[in-house]
Amino acid sequence: MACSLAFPVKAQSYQPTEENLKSRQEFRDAKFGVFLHWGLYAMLATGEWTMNNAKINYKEYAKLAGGFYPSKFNAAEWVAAIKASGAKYICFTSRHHEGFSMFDTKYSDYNIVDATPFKRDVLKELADECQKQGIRLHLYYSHIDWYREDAVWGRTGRGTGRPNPEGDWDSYYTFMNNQLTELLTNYGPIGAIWFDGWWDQDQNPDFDWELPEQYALIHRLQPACLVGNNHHQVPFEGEDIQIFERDLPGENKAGLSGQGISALPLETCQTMNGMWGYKITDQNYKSTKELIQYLVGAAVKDANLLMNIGPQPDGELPEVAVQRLAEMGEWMKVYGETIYGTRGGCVAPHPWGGTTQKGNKLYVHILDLQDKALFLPIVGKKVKKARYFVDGTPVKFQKNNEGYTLLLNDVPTDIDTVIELELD
Ligand code: JFZ
Repeated sequence: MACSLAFPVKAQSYQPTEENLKSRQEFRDAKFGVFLHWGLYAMLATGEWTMNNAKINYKEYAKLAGGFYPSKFNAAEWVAAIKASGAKYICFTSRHHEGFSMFDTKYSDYNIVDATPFKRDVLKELADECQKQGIRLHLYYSHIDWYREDAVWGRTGRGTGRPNPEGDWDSYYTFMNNQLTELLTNYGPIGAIWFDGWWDQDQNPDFDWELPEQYALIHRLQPACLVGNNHHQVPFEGEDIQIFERDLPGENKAGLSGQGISALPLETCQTMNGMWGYKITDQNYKSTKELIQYLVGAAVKDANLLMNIGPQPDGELPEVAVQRLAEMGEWMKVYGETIYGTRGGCVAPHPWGGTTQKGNKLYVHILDLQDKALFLPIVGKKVKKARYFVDGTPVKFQKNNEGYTLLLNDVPTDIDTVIELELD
C-alpha cells in the first residue's frame, strides 16, 4: 500500500500473549515472594557487592569457587521454610554481578557444577523442589558481569583487574542469551526473569543493551514468563511487570525509586536485614511486625512484596530469617484472604494504612491509628456491613456526604486491624 511509504513502520510493538496476560494476573494475585541472593559472595559474608567494593582481582576472586561447598544445602528445606511464610514465589539469583553462575551452564566453566567441589546444580534442585511443593520460581539475571573479559565496563566493577574496558559486546550479548536459553529450557516453567544492572551504563546514554531482542527471546521460549528489569525507570517496551527497589511505589526514601507508576503489575523488593547477600555482621533484622506491615503496605498500593534473604555459605537460610518466615506465615494463615487475590482498594493509602479489595469486599487495613474513629472517603458506593475480619464482631459506622466513619470498639493495637466492609 502506498501509505506504508508515508508512515514508515515502527519496530513492531510488543503484544503480550494470552498466557502472558494470565500470568500477570496470577502474579498480581500472589502478592508475596521471597528473594534469595546466593553466590560465591556468601563466603566473604559482607554482601554481594564485595568484589567491586574491595576491588578484588577477578582471577583471585574466582578461587573462591574451589572452596565453595555448601554442605547443608537442602532445597526441600528452603522451599518448605519459604512456603510456610505464605510466599507464592521464589526469586533466585542465577548469576549476580560477580559473574558466577549458580547453575549448570555450557557457556562458561565458572559455574557451581564445574568450578566447585560441590558439583551440584543447586538451581535444578531448587526448581524441582518448587515444582514438587507448588511454588513458582523466578530468576534474577544480572546484566553486569565483573568477571568476564567480554563484558563491557560500566560504572562498576572497574577495579577487578580485567584487561579490556571495551569488552566485546557481541560475544557477551550472545553469552547472556545462550544462558537465558538454558535457564528457560532446562528448569521447567519460569515465572519471571528479573534483570538487573541496566543502570551500570547510565552515564553512557548511547549504550544499547539490545533489550527488545532479549525480551523477545524469553517470550518466545516461555510466553508466560514475565520480564522485569530493575532499571528504576518506567517500564520499557517488552516488559511485563514494574519493579521498585527498597521502596513502595510512589515512595522514594532509599533514592532508587523516583520513577512513575505504570499500569503493569508492580513489585517492590526489600531486604529483611540491611543487605541482599549474606552479611555475617548484620543482625539488624526487621521485626515480624515491620515485615507484615511492609507486605500490607505493598498490597494496599496494589504491589507485590519480594522479601529478601541471603543464604549462608554453608547452604542454610539464616535462623532469624526462617523464624520471620514462620511468623509471617502464621499471620498469613489468618489474614491471607485479605491479601491474596486482592487489588488496591477504592480508598487510597493513608498514613493510617489502606485498603485492599476483592469483589464487593473492601478490606480496611489499619496499621497505625491513635483513634477509635476512622473516616473513609467512600462515595458512590454503599457500605452494607462492617465487621472485624478476625472474629466477625460488627463495627458501627456513620455515613455523611463525604463518606463513612467507622466507630471502632477500641484504639487499634494489632499489627494490622482489618475491618471487612461489604459494599453494595
Ligand atoms: C541491585 C543490585 O546491585 C543489588 O546487589 C541487589 O541485587 C538489588 C536487588 O538490586 O541494587 C542496586 C541497583 C542500582 C544501584 C545499586 C544497587 N545503583 O544504581 O548504583
